[in-house]
Amino acid sequence: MNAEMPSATDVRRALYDDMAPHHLTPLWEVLHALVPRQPASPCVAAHWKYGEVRPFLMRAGAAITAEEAVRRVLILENPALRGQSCITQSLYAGLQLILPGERAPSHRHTQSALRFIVEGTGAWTAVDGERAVMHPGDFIITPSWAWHDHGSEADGPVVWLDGLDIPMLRFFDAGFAENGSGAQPQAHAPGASFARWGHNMAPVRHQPPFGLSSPIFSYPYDRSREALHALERDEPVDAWDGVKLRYVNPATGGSPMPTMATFMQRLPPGFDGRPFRQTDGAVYSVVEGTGTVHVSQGDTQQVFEVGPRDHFVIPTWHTARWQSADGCVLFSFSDRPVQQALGIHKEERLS
Ligand code: GTQ
Repeated sequence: MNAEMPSATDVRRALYDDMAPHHLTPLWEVLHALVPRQPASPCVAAHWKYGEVRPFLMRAGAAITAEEAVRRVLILENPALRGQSCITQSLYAGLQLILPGERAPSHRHTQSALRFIVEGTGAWTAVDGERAVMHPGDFIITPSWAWHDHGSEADGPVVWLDGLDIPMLRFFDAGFAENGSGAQPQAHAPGASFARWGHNMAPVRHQPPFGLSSPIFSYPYDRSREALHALERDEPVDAWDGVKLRYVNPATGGSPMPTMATFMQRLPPGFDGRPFRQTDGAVYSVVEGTGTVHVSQGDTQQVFEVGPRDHFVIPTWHTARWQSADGCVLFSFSDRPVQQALGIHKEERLS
């Protein structure tokens, strides 16, 4: 080799340096990362024990009013994505606190939101002029661009899990928001939408009011719980999921909101599940009971001992399996409908 000939490394380095001011970058240096052989998420699995989080929520309650905060929420941030206000690359999660007599002002945004009630009874969220009173385990939606405010006539704190598609809208840079003027007028009786759409019946001459989102915006826990228990008695439970149901938009059979799927599952006492992985990372809220969650990715293995009101996240393509000695109910949400719409959702059930 001629000593005067620049090496390939030198030629390339000079090329990179000279073209950098022109905002040009060589694909071949990053191709493997851009097009990975399998999902390689920067997210990690994480567990928030309610007993550890609750004191901070109560301190937030003393530090700022719901009115002043607009939404008094502690964001559950993925430990590997601090500062990005997200729990996975596509999903946002937070715990919202409302105290007796408080009001969180009316606004609307193109981000869709779900609420899963964690603690307390008697707060409400109003969607398009109809109040939904909250009970632990209820699942409530706020469709894209629907006016919503929250209030509480409870006699103690009420806490719920907020799940929003904030990172997805940020990705598309397509978000809009508007503040309301004061409280929403109560245009409908509480329970009106459930009466219209929640009984396996539908109005004869009435289109679903929220576009692609469900016309039911409150799915009460007593119904979901009863269904899971009935199914546990009826059939051999699934070896991976236990008894698992997905929430539906009754007008379409699809997910309640276009961007997020929601699920509730029961692991019967003694459940020792098989491992699975899926491309939709999911956020979980423990409703009742206790369980053990095993999560692994490459050489990393984590074990979470979870109990009521705990939250945890299992990122995309991490292998997970469930165990529960005494039985357990889990609520979860993910971006599955988006992946399904794109034809990229994948699930593997391992043995
Ligand atoms: O309740 O409208 O946790 O707009 C984050 C953004 C809750 C809400 C959040 C929001 C809301």
